Amino acid sequence: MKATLFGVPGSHPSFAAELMLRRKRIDYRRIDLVAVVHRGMLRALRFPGITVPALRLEGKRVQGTRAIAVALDALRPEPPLFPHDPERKRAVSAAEAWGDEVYQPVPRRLVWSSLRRDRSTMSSYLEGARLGVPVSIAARAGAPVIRAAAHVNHASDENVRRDLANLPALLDHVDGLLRAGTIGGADPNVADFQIATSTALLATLDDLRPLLDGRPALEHARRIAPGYPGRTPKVFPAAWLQA
Ligand SMILES: N[C@@H](CCC(=O)N[C@@H](CS)C(=O)NCC(=O)O)C(=O)O
Repeated sequence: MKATLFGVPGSHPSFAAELMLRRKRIDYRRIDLVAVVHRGMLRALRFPGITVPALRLEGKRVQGTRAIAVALDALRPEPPLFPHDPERKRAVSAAEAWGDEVYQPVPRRLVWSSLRRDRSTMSSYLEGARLGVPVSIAARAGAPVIRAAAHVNHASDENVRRDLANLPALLDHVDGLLRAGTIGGADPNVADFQIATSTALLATLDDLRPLLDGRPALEHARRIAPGYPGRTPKVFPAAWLQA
């Protein structure tokens, strides 16, 4: 089976797709593209959309974590990413959709905003990246990429303050899904990969550690998405975090 995964270094949905490929024991080659520039690259590679993950699988192009999960289950049904039991499948699919639409954008905005404030540790997010150029060179192009990525991802101060205020409720929701057994079981499902990678990216921000430490959500992220790269020191004004 031939699979090529296009991602962006440190991208949580790219890592989710990678974890799903590993779960299916499908051999894949990962190619990392430079953030923002990747939009044009994906078009050049004849993908219809502008986001990663983008997967070339057996000659077909599949884009987006949710479409990739469906394609992987169709191609190699075992082990399943979606439960067979209809009621469980409904719960897992709802958790996956929440993870994709509500939870996933939050760490994206917070990280780009943090890096705009302090990019001294930016190269930590490039650890293990397969960019085709040395990490030290890629990191030198950091400032314009960060500025553009923060802009296209709407990481404005206003949005970031709102994200920080909403974060405890989002983490409570993840802990609730774990308590209900929708995620966190012995056999990881599609929602585990979708959600744990977002929590893992949140955990790279030192500012958020007091919110995350001791939560089942953090333990879940460590188990499902181990070795997530990146670390950003405290950068947000204390008042934003207290709120
Ligand atoms: N929610 C979708 C989209 C993923 C997404 O937005 N990926 C980001 C990188 S983390 C991206 O490619 N954004 C486009 C851009 O930054 O220009 C998924 O799970 O596949």
